[in-house]
Formats: sequence, C-alpha cells, structure tokens
Amino acid sequence: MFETLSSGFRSAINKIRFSDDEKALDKALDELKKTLLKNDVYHKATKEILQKTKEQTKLNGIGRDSFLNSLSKSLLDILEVGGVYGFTYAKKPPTTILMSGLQGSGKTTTCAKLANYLKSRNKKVLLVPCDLQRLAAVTQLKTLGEQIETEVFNSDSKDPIMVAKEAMKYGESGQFDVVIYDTAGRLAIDDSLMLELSEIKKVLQPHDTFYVADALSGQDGVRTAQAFHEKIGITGVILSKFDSDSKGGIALSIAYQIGIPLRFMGMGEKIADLDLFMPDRIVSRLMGAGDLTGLAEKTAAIINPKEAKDIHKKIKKGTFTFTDFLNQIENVKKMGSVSSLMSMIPGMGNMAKSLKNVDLDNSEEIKIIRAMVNSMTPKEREDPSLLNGSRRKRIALGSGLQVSDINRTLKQFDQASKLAKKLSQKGGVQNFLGMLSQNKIPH
Ligand SMILES: Nc1nc2c(ncn2[C@@H]2O[C@H](COP(=O)(O)OP(=O)(O)OP(=O)(O)O)[C@@H](O)[C@H]2O)c(=O)[nH]1
Ligand SMILES: [Mg+2]
Repeated sequence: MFETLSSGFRSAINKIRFSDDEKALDKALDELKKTLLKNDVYHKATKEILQKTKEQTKLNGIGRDSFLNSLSKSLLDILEVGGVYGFTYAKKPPTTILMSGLQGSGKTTTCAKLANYLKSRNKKVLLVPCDLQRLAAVTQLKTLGEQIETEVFNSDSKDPIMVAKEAMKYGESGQFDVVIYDTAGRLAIDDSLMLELSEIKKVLQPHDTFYVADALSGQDGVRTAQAFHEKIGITGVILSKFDSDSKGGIALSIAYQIGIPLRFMGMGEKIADLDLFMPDRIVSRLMGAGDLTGLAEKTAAIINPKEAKDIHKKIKKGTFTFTDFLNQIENVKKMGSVSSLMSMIPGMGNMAKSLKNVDLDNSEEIKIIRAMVNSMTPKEREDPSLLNGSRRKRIALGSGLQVSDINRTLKQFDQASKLAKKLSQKGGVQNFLGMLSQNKIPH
C-alpha cells in the first residue's frame, strides 16, 4: 500500500514551515527525492515530480500549504494519464473484458473480484475460462464463480480460441451485461503466449484489455507491462497484491512509463478486496487525507439505507444485539479487508498496517461470539440481559465454551455497546478521536 510513500511525503512536508525560504524548500525536495527513489518511482518520473513541485511552490509562495498542493498536483498529473477510470461499459452489451498478465500475477482472482464488483452493482456477468494450460485453472474459476454465484462458461473444447468464440455467442444470447475472459499466464513473456493472446483478442475485439501487474514486481513488472502493451495493446492496468509490502511507487511508474491508466487495485486475497483506482482519491490517500468518497461508495453498495438507519437507531438506544453484530460483521466482510477499509479513513493509514492480520473469518473473538449466539434462544439473542448464571452455564455446555469465555464476551459486548451509544450521539466521533489521541478509551 502507500504507507511508506505517504510517511515519506509527511516528513518532506514537515521540513517546511507555514511560510518559509528557499533553503527549506530545497531540504523538503531532497527528502521528497529520497522517498520517491526509495519507493521505486522511475527516475524520470521522480525528476518531473521534483521539478513541477519546485516550480509551483515558488510560484505560489514558499510555504507548507503551497508545497503540499504543488506536490499533489504533480502526482495527479502523472496518475491521470489516459483519462479513463474504473469500469466503463461498451455502448452495446455485453461489455467484453480480456484479462492478461504473467503467471501467478492474480488474473483468475481478479476476474472473480471484478465479477463480484459488477454483481454488487446489479450487473449480470459471465466468466469464461480461456486458460486451458492447466485443468486446475478452469476448476479454480468455477469454484470462485460458485462462491459469488456467477455463471462460469462451460466448454468441452481444448482450444482457448474456440472457447472464446463459443462464449462470445453465448454471451450475446444470454443477455449478459459483462463477459470476462480469463487467460493463461507464463513465467516470462514468450511468443506462443503472445500469439495465443493476440488471437483471442482478435476474435473478441474486447472493450477493455486489462493487464494484471503484481505490485511486488517493481521495475521488472513495469517492463513486462510495456512488452504486453507493445505486443497486444492493453487499455488498463490492475495492480494486484497491493496489500503486500509493495513499494507504492509502482503505481506512479506504470502510469508514467506506459501511459496506460490504472483502473483497479487488488488489496487482498478475498473476493471483496478490489478497489477502484481513482487518481484524485489515491493522491488524497498518499497525502494522508484518506478516501472517504470511496468508503461511502463501498458502504452504499453493500448496506441498504433502511438497514443502516435501523442499526443506527438501535445503537443510539443501546439495543444493538449479538445478532445485529454478526450481521454487521458479514456486511463488513463484503466490503473487503479491515486494513484496506482503515486506509481509507483520514489519518488512519498507519493503523491499517497493524490491522493487516485482522481476519474476520478466523478471529477467535468472533468465533466465540458465533458459537455463543448459536446456543442462545431467540429471546436471549434479542436481550442479553436475560443471561443469568444458569442460562450462561447452559450456553457454555451447548457451545463447548467455558463460562468464563461467556462472561468475558458479554462484558466486552456491553462495554462496546455503551461506547457505540456514546459515539452515535452528537459530537461523539470527535470526542472519541480526542480520547484516542490521549490514550483514554471510555468504558
Ligand atoms: N495478497 C493478495 N494476494 C492476491 C491478490 N490477488 C491474487 N492474489 C493471490 O495470488 C495468487 C495467484 O493468483 P491467481 O489469481 O491464481 O493468479 P493467476 O494470474 O491467475 O495465475 P496463473 O493462472 O497460474 O497464471 C493466489 O494465491 C491469490 O490468492 C491480492 O490482491 N492480494
Ligand atoms: Mg489463472
């Protein structure tokens, strides 16, 4: 993700005061240069960013705000290449997407993530496995398709070009909005891969040809993307594995060197971990200002407004139950990993890193709550205050937990609902953040 770039930018910005002289600007630019190069930003792109930032800052008067704005603007200039963002639809459906990339870059996973993204926007999607190199590749896509309840095209043909032709006919007759073709990868670019790909492309005439680039691949990855672009022509790049300890600079380098817009980024192994790549929002994240628009969009696609209102009411009244809690956990899971959500909140970018290993499926606490709730009667689920000693014993027996687990969890839940109640009141969030910064968390 962007933590190292972002914290480097912060230390560069901190070298300049509200209003300052040229010496301070040079120091800040030096720090900026170090950060950019350390993060694998291509040297020519680095030079351009430094030059533009210097010029603009001087033009608007040397000072912290002017430096920050100039830096944002020069980053935006690089990322806004091509002018196309996110997903675009063909004039006449179905919109055909060809997914390409090296072996193991994340093509198949990305096909499923993209299908899931479109499905949450009420689109009918067909997934087509054109990777017939390995039998497992087709099975992998089928399993992912089942997981997100999306049809995967079935063919007996052993020739990817034939499969593409058949799927194209089916895609048109089946009234799909989007058809996504997964293709085979190779360890390095070779002629037969390129030939197969360009033939599939010729047949499909896709609306978009995406190249999946592993964010960890550095300058090598940029060169390969370039080779794909020259040989088959790509229209968008999806950066995968951006959740790993990648140097965020690859995003800037790809945009600068290939001139192809980044359209999405993969932020984890789970299906929901796909984020739109919108240059202005990325720059906002880089500057430590988060991406609240993106977060709001994600939330809106998952949670319906009525449910959100009901939950808010319950929290305010302090009647939020275990069942509500588990339902909300399911909703959060649909939005992606906890750390990628945190990185969208202003000032929380650094916290995202420490939450990298939070796993809502396997967290011990959530497992205990699930087991406990499953052993409760419907009445108890709605009103945990009914849980006296003998009921707690019964639940412990039924769920295989210790009474002490139940006591602790009930206490924590009670504290959390009190906290949530406080937060839901006017000014609650500000007060909470204030307390957090002083390390005082209310009980
Ligand atoms: N952490 C993380 N892992 C990812 C991401 N995208 C894909 N992966 C993992 O990368 C591995 C390879 O992903 P695949 O989707 O099978 O890659 P592929 O390009 O289809 O591979 P081939 O078909 O063998 O060429 C899998 O273990 C995925 O779970 C991501 O955004 N973050
Ligand atoms: Mg694959």
